Amino acid sequence: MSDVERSKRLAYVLRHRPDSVGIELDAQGWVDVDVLLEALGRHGTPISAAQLERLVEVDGKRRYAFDESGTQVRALQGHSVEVALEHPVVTPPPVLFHGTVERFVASIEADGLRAGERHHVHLSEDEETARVVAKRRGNPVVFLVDAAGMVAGGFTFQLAPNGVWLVASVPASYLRRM
Ligand code: HQG
Repeated sequence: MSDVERSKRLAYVLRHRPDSVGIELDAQGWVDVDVLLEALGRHGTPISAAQLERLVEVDGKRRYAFDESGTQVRALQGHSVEVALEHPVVTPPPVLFHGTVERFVASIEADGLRAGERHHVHLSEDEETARVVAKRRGNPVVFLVDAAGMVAGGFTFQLAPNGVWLVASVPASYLRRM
């Protein structure tokens, strides 16, 4: 198994289907490293403690984190299972960015950005990151988000430690296609 495959496996288990390997996450999404590694091994995808440390350390998007003692691990965002991540509520910069693709544009311009399977809409501080996110799906289309207007309108934003801005939704009136 390659590191990319291991990382995908981790994301699947820690964000979406902990039950697929018979484990439960706590309310904040944490699981004991020992419990996780044992469960992965039992389900045919063995990952060693050293490999897990490497995955967490080198992950380009900082998707995962250990707790202070290093005994627990969790995904930092992107969950579809119920978790209270308790990322700090922070005032965002006046403008944020969201990358998407042409086939979603009409729907986004009608309904705004919806969280879909995830708990939040993911936004970035820079246009380039939004473009990279969009390129996973095709030719990038980037929307400017009037974050200052949203704050004035009562929306709260959370900042994940990896720099991703999280918000429940973005009504179409706060969006402008670049
Ligand atoms: C689109 C990855 C139609 C939205 C990335 C996006 C990011 C709508 C897709 C992170 C819509 C949802 C998040 C509407 C939103 N109508 N389409 N009303 N509202 N959409 O994957 O932002 O590798 O849940 O534009 O790098 O693409 O997972 O969100 O195209 O950081 O760590 O619906 O996921 O990181 O897709 O990506 P996603 P996203 P990871």
